[in-house]
Amino acid sequence: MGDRNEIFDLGSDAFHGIEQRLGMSRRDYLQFCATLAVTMGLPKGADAAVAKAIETSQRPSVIWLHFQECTGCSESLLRAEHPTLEKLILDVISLDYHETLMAAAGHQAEAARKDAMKTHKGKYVLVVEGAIPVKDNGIFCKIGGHTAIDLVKECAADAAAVIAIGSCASWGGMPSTGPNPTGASSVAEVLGKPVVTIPGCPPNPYNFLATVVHFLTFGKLPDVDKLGRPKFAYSRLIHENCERRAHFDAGRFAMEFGDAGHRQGYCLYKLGCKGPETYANCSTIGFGDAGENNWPVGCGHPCIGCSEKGVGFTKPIHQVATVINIVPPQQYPRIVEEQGKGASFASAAALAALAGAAAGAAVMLTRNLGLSHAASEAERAKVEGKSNDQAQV
Ligand code: FSX
Ligand code: SF4
Ligand code: F3S
Repeated sequence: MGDRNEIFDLGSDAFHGIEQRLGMSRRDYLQFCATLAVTMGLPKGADAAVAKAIETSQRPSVIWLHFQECTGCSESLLRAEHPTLEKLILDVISLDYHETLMAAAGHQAEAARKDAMKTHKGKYVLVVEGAIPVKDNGIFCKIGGHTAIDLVKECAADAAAVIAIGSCASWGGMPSTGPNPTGASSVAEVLGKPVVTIPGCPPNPYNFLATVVHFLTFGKLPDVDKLGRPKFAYSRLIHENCERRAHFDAGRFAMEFGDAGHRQGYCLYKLGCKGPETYANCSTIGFGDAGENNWPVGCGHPCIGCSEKGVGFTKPIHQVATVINIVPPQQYPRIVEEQGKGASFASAAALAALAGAAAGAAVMLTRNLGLSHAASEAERAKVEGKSNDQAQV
């Protein structure tokens, strides 16, 4: 961990340097570092290490490839504040090849890619946006005369790290929606090895930034789950941290867009919200710095599970979600229950029955709440197995 005092020393040259380079005040810069550290779930004091790494590390060369996608991943990055993308490009990473943002075109662009690969051999970060069509030898996507398959293999060969950004690159995303006429596939499938994935359509730019800054700070990529997703961002279901969760638990649902429940901010489960089966941190970090609650559910639209393979672009948007690891309790104590009244025989019997049921429910709830990410994934695999079996019947 970096020397906090040194980092927070107002008079340090490093700080003056960063203030000038990023064009932001010391306070804003430290806030940015703290935001990234919190996004990564790092312990107290890690903001100092993050700040030091950004100040002193050589900017990693980034080669960014685009394949089957809508460029929403890059667009969402453009909307990232603290710092804005131009600062990010110029300071935190060295974006040496990005077809949409670079001024070069044609042979000049090709030369920039080759040059970055040669100069930073074994050290550059390869970011892939978009799925890769593999049907008919990949003829559906060609750049500079090369198929996406050849390009991704060529660029990955000497990369220090490969990051698949967006659902398309992570697991196929929208282009892989059935019947998937182009054979749209993920980066990992094409390379035949695991890569870090930042799914979401689009993904949250902070998750990408935090992953790159983790690489800068600690010299390695963050811990990932079995799908390659950084655990700091994808360990929890959206449903677990949703601001409408209290309405779910209390059984208050919007039944139609624009109805009284919808207008009052009730839970969107019955409108097809996939938060209960989607692992992502949208509900906690929001998007675009456009104010609080700026994420799909916060804006009144059900989560469509855009980051989750088998959910987004697969399940119908208004189909109700599978509730993976937390079920709402069946009964609630009445908050206006009268106190101090003797119980009749019938009510005592009814209460005893309820108590038995409640004890069972409590055990279930405790068990369900205690499910680890791994256990809930196993549970999900079971559920998916079942639905696959059902689909085959
Ligand atoms: Fe679009 Fe990116 Fe979706 Fe895909 O994001 S926002 S279609 S995940 O690859 O550009
Ligand atoms: Fe939030 Fe959706 Fe869960 Fe309701 S179902 S609490 S809207 S994530
Ligand atoms: Fe996507 Fe759902 Fe988040 S639709 S952006 S995973 S809230």
